[in-house]
Amino acid sequence: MTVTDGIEPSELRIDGDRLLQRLAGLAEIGAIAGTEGCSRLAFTDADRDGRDLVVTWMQDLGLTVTIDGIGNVVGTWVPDGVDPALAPVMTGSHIDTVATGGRYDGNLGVLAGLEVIETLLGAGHAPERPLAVTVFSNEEGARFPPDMMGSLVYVGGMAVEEALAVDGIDGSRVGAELDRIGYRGSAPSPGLTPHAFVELHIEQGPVLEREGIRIGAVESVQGISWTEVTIEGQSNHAGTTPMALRHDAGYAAARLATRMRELATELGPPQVATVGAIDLHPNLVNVVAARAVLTVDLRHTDDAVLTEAERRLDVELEAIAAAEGVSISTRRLARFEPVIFDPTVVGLVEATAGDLDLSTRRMPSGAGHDAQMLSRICPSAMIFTPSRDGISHNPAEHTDPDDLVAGSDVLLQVMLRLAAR
Ligand code: HGY
Ligand code: MN
Ligand code: MN
Repeated sequence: MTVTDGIEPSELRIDGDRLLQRLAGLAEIGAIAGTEGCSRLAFTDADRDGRDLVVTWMQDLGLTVTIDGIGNVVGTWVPDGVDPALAPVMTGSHIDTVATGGRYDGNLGVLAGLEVIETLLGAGHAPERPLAVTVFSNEEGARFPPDMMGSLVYVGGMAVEEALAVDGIDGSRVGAELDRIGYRGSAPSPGLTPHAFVELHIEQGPVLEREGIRIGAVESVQGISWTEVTIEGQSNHAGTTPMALRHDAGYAAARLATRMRELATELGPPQVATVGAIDLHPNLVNVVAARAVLTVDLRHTDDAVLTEAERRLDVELEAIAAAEGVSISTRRLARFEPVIFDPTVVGLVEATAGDLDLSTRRMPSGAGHDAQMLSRICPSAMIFTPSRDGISHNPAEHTDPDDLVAGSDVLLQVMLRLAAR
């Protein structure tokens, strides 16, 4: 670490206005009118436009930009005098959003990474290792399951070919969409193994705000299970068909959604269960539904309990099929075991927050993140900032500017300390 203007590296702070301007600039792409939110589903035109903007910012900073076969974008800074063969300290996240998303989920982690590099460039401070900022493709998995698809491919957990062949909820296919938006790159998969990885992300839950704490030192990510359920019944006339003769896929779907809520209540926190998507066919007011396709999202910090919840789902499906006389099939969309982050990096996050006089606590993550995939190949952890009212995956998602800045300052210092190790 060179000190050229008398400022100790530990005293460096990011430029908050510049960070907020970039967040606002990116949020204009796919903006949801009348809200702070964005809609940039993976590999759509809006995602392409967001990527183009971030790549331009990376190039303006003089980063070397590489794009791999699933569209992961890595911007790398090798400071003068630093050995380019040294593995970089990497940060990053995602800029794809759910269809009704906020402007901070993922975007903060990418733009704070750019801000860290611009701050160091501006202050003439060169870290002892290269730094990299990555935009991981399709973290949300909402259009093309599974979630964290790009980072899973990056770490070698999913073959590029397999990811490219995934069909979306709208009949599109990953490979064709990547070609269409021009982000199917040639950089190798799996990607280069970082020295360490740290991701800044909004909490997307109520804990930090409720406890009045500024920074979360994230220790773990809970397990995730996504299942697509297809229920085949018999369409019939809504007026003439006696209730006892119905094979109503719509009723069966509603029953399953109710039973999943009851299952989560019975297992107790942190078990969560969500039926987020239900498509009925033919979806008409006077027709008993012939078919229902719905999704079940189950999560728990303990894999044994999550496995039990999955077993209970299967039992429920058999009971509903027998009672309603419908046939039910399932398709696994995602299954990730709980992840424990590297204790050394978690400790660094906690200590750095303390050094910056920011209140902090250790906590699990209820949401999935790219960091959980990077933890398969290098020491990784996360930094959380509070979410107003715990709201996320909602255009009303908001984090106070001073929390955005504080989290980014912690990211800056953690990356410098990781680079010095
Ligand atoms: O589903 C998740 O937890 C993340 O938002 N992809
Ligand atoms: Mn996210
Ligand atoms: Mn998300």
